[in-house]
Amino acid sequence: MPKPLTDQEKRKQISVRGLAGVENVSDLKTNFNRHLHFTLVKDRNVATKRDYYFALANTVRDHLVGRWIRTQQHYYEKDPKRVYYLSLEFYMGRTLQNTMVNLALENACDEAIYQLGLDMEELQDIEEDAGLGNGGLGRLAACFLDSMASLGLAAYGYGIRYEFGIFNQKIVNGWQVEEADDWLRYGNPWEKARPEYMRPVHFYGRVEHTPEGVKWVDTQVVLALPYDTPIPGYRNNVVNTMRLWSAKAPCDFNLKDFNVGGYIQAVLDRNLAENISRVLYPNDNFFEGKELRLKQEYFVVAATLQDIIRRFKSSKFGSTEVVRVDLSTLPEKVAIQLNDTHPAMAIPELMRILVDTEHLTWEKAWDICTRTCAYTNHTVLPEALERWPTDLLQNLLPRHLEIIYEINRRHLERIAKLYPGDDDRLRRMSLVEEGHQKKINMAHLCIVGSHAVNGVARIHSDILKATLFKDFYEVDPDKFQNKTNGITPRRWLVMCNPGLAEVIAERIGDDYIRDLDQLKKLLEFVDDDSLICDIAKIKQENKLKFSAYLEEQYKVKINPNSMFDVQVKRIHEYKRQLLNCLHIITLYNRIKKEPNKDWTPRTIMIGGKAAPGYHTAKLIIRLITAIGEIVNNDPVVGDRLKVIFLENYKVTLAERIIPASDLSEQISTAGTEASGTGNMKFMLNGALTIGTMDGANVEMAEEAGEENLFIFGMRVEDVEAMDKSGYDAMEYYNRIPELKQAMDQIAGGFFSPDQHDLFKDIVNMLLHHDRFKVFADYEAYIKCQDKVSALYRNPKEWTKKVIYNIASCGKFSSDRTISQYAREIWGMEPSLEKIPAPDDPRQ
Ligand code: D6G
Repeated sequence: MPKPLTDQEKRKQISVRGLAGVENVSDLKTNFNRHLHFTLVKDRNVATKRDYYFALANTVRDHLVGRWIRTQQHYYEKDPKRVYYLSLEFYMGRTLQNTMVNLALENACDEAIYQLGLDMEELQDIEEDAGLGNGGLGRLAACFLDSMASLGLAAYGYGIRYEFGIFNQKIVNGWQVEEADDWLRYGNPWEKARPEYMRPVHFYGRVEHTPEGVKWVDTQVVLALPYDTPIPGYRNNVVNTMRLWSAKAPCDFNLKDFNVGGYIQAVLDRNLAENISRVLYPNDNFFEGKELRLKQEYFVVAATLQDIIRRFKSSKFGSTEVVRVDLSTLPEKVAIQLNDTHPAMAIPELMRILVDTEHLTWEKAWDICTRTCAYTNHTVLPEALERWPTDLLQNLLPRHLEIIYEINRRHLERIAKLYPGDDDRLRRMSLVEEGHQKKINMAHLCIVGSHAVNGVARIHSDILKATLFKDFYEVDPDKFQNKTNGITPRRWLVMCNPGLAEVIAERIGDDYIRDLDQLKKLLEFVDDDSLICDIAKIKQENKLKFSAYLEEQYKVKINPNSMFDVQVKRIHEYKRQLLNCLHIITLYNRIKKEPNKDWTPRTIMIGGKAAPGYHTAKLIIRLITAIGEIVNNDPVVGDRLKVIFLENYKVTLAERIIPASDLSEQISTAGTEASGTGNMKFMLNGALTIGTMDGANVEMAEEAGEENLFIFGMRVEDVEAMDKSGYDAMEYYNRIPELKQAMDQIAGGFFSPDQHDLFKDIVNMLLHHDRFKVFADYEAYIKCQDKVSALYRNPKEWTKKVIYNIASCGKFSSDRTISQYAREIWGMEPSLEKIPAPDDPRQ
């Protein structure tokens, strides 16, 4: 018998974590100690765990610096087309391990930290998540940055450096309680402030039309201070920039204003200006028309456009010298992608710069603007669509409102020519919505001001063309595209599930990490017992690891041999966590009815945040915790059914739970989830999907074969037909005994013995005004779950399906998504070429 490998030997064997650089271990240790001394100003007698984390982060960061400077220099020398991804959210999560993975430093750092007598996982756990996002939209932006750098695109992410990201969720007595996310408290080693690039942003004021042109005067100025974060590509020496703006009051803020009560008050009032970048609005798929949010949207846009134009004009590194004055070539050198309508003010702002400041004609400016901008739609839910009241705009951005009116005048003139006399069409297509409060439809502004409009999964893009944007599709069919979302396989496989990444690499090599289509080579091995065995083993190891984590962090004990059935995503009625709840209650009632039957044990885990103002979502969390209290404490049930609400779901928790999941719940009402990306992460990590034909689930089923997913329920056509015929929840309730029993229990206080009517709002909604038709899919869902339970009892067949799924994941790499954006929208060519590394490997 060969001697079993030590942990260190195992680590060295792992090829996906980067063998390169093992010889750097002593350098890494030296630099770690140097940072502990010079950067942290500590020695090992007094250093805290956090000091060690910062020393390690700085040591790793040193390896980025040379590549970063080189890459940016390279862009100035080669002057390629640049793409700007404008987003109010970048949900980055942690940076340390991702940087080590992309720079192939993980093995060497592991070894160095081990030799220093420290624990790598413990240090990594000190890093705060950069939670500058709510959910899918913000995480997509983060995956896109990774892919853009990995594909060698001259790309920039532009957003806001929120001082407080998405709140931390605490569960207190079963309810969600929000805590401020003070993520910058101990400093952020990954960012570099760039006060030298500070820009003014104007608000309020009034518009003067003079013979020399239009002037926006008497404005209030807030400064935008940029912070740069390096974005390394996967092992290609490219390091791009994410530039996030922070609001700073100018030194003379309020001082000239004698009404404010003097100097002290003026200094105190600087907060008002600086509040712009204070906090992320915690809404997912919901529009809250607050002035501060509109300020945030304009703030990022105004600062970013100044930066874009400055960089376009001066294509010489480190110089402010203007080498290009003619803005007419802007669309050949610049692409701006709007992540939803949140940065839509980029369109009137670019027009304002081109017309008022650069003195181009409207026609010329409009041509430049539309050829530069493109818009991604992320939702069809009406409550999520941005419609800004004109009186808010009039007050905050008067010139922009004028420009929007002029865009609309010309747009409607064109439509009127195409459809003479069709007034209803003009009303439908207008950027201005009349009513008791006049509003600007920001999606319409984006469509008109862009050369490309895309949805985020095929079914969603089709729905846009057929319904929400039908009129626009009719006049400009070529504008409308699809770009199915994707995820980065670096974070979502190599980093979070190295065991699985390695098992795959042993069979097909490791090129699949930058070319995920190569996963289909695994199809050769679906019947290979050794692969089936390895995949099942890795899953079991991940489950054990996650069970230990839950026990340590939350003192909950779960059965690692049960099926891990997981629904993690924002809490929202359309995502139908309530359908999951009804299944849990049904299982519970069945076990109680036949306690001696051989039930397939399940641990059902649900996690996600509710928007603080979303009453129903918060009550859904309370219902889940209430069901858990009853089910988990029932001795008849034992460990055959457990219900866990996972507190504070975020990127880092996703990285832990997804590799440990058996079943992925993707059960939205067909037609409501634009794409989903969590669905792809589970698929890549070897979970099977139970889901509706919604969003990217449709394409996942197409890639893997419908027989390898658990697809159930109404299709979009069925939902539409039901909308016409009418949905009658009571009919299902009266007809299906198990559904009636579950509902009666919720309504009658079975899960809330201290307050029988606790869930009355949920009950009332489900029975009388459920927009998402939960009961209509109940029977199909339960039947499908029965099939899941049956298959789980056959581990070999289960794992074979898992392998089919993993092998079919290629399409869902964000590298594929970004390559399509690049070629089909931005007019850029992705490349897997490396750029030269700096001479000093440390840099
Ligand atoms: C990043 C990297 C740094 C570069 C800076 C400015 O912070 O090396 O000098 O960006 O780049 P531009 O804004 O001039 O492109």
